[in-house]
Amino acid sequence: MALPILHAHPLSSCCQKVLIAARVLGVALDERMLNLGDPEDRDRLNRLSPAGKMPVLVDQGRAVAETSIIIEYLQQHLAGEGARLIPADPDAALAVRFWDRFSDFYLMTPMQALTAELLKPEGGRNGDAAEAARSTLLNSYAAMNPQLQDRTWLAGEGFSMADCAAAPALFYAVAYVAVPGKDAHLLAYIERLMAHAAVAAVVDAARPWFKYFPGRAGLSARFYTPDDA
Ligand SMILES: N[C@@H](CCC(=O)N[C@@H](CS)C(=O)NCC(=O)O)C(=O)O
Repeated sequence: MALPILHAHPLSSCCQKVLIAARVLGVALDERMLNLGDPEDRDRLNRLSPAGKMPVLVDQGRAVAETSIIIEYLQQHLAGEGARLIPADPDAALAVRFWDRFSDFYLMTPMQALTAELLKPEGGRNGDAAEAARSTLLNSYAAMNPQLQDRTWLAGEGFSMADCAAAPALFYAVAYVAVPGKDAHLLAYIERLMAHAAVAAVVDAARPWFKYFPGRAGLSARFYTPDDA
């Protein structure tokens, strides 16, 4: 049977969220590159995604958009035996979905807003929007820190969809707004994330593209140096 297709770009944090999930769930994907600067690729995305956002999964002709829904789909229909990112226990699943939403709304979204600001010509930037995004990131770091005091992963002891969302969002967010030293549990969690095999593999695959990330100057030298440009 044909592999499910993921229309995506390796630099995109949202695509990385799904790519990490697919690795953990043991789902092989046929990755199709989307270059949104190319009108044909943009048309392809708009045909597949109601919001025109990547990534989009297409499995046996069925298009599935929105990262969290794609991950639920991968788990329900394609995951290897026993592989899970959303626990079977309903209360544990609620915690995973909560921290997944938290990561998307309060890490991924302000991080993307900072990227969008930097992509604007200098004269057209909105300093207030950038300041609000920075402040949201600092509040999110402070909110995550106690959650991570006695948990290995964001929603509990098992690596979950919440960690798939948090990993790429934090990877790029800290390039813009460093985690303050007081949020030591979050800092330790970020190290655990970066050492996780699926996260490390997806970050590694994105390395050739980091030179296009507008916040690249803030990336750790482990991941990017100007010599990579
Ligand atoms: N809520 C969406 C967000 C998707 C999203 O923002 N995708 C970005 C890439 S990270 C995108 O398609 N950006 C291109 C654009 O907005 O034109 C999800 O989780 O799938």
